[in-house]
Amino acid sequence: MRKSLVIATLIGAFAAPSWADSFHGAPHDRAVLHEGEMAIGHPGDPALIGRTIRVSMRDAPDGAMTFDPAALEIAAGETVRIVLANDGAMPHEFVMATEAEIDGHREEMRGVADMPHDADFAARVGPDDQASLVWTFANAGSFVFACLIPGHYEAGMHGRLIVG
Ligand SMILES: [Cu+2]
Repeated sequence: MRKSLVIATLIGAFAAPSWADSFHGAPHDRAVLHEGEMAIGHPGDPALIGRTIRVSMRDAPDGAMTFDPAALEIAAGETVRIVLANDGAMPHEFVMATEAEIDGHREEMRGVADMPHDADFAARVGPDDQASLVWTFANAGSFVFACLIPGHYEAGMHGRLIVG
């Protein structure tokens, strides 16, 4: 009885902020999500990093924007450092989540002024700069990563993240 109450409380705490709130919301919302488990996994312990993956963020003079590589394959349970190198001329983001979460957030962003995303599962990187994320991909599944700066996804800036 008491145990189920605790579990219900925990589920409520993790479910309360929407996925988008986790990087737009108040700091306390973020803190809750830091403790929580997302479908894609959770922040990784640097001591457990098995490998480093470099992802280049690019924008071409013709307007095409890309991630290279555009697909990542990671073993379920693997902890990796993802180094995000902005080799382009403009700022870019890397946000990883389920496809539904990314699509839903792109809808929310329509007509909204640009808002930076910053969380354990996301980073904004300026030109000629780099950032890194340490993440444990706890669950097998198909996920996506994308740049959510307005217009960038549409210009090609998204990729597949296969955990299996
Ligand atoms: Cu971008």
